[in-house]
Amino acid sequence: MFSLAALSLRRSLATVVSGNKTSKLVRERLKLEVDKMKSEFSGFTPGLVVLQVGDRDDSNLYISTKLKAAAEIGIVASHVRLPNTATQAEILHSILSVNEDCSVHGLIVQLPLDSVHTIDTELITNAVSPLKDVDGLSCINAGKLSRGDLGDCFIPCTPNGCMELIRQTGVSVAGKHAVVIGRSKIVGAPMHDLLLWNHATVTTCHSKTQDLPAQVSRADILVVGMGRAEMVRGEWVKEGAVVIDCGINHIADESKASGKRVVGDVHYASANERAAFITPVPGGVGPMTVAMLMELLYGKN
Ligand code: NAP
Ligand code: LUD
Repeated sequence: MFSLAALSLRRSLATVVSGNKTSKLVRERLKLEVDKMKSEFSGFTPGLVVLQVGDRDDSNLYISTKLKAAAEIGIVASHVRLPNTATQAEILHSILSVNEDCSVHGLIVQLPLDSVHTIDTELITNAVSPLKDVDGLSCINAGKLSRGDLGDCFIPCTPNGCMELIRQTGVSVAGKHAVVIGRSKIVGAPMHDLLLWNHATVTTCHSKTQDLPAQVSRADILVVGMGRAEMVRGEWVKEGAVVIDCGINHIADESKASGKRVVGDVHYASANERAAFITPVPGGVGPMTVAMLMELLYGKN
């Protein structure tokens, strides 16, 4: 039995910041805007190409989500598939032909590349025209973001979605201590840049960081993208923090027909006891990645 005093001391759970709800609102707004634009400028339709090399199950799922969202909004999206036997030269050739196609406004090369060859991913992402690089992975766009030219570059969709979810909390970023776990080109590094140029003081952690729990405990805003199932424990989290979990990991779960389920990089139940705001997995950052892509593509024109 809890005493009354103990019960009153028990803090309530975090507010859940839903990416499903926010992304739906964004997509509905975009649909209205695209309809209006089409009626005002007849004939113009934003175009997206998603290039896939190979046949990974996770990429198939993410791409079909993007194509479905585009179709609902009225963006023409096409899926260009190359087999896992395609050579680097063939992949580059496909990218260059999409770069030259003026009916296409955005080009994504879905990562990771699933190939039987050794492919230089950096060479591939840099071959995308910076003007069509809606993933923001080319050196030009990443460089502009790192220098704070936020209005003059494509911002990678996952960190952009994280910022949108942070905005939803009403917690201001300026002056806060933000901790990012992960420094990948697609999540951690651009997340660091976005938080920095939104005036947070940012610490970025990686696999060589010593005493990760101590770093996490200093975060007013914590963004995690490490690919380690439920590694960040609630006990590490500062009371009242904003916790944004980008992780998508499959773990065994015998109670599911599929024998597995999706979890984030944060141990949700324990972090929920300490955070003021938390994103769920699934239904958090993932759907926002798709919504931000649609927004970028539409906003381009
Ligand atoms: P990644 O390229 O493998 O990068 C992982 C990062 O985490 C690296 O910087 C790595 O450090 C760091 N890291 C790994 N283990 C660590 C540890 N024990 N302690 C501290 N840092 C550690 O992965 P990613 O592409 O960024 O993806 C990260 C996660 O986000 C994955 O679960 C992925 O599925 C998910 N994701 C989700 C979305 C979405 O839309 N929701 C989008 C992209 C990715 P080093 O640099 O030292 O190796
Ligand atoms: N490569 C991405 N690789 C992987 N989750 C995505 C993603 C939707 N070039 C390039 O699309 O932006 C990219 N550009 N990425 N990702 C991950 C990353 C890429 C991840 C999740 C989702 C796209 C998504 O809709 C749902 C959710 O979290 O609720 C479902 C998750 C599930 O597995 O059930």
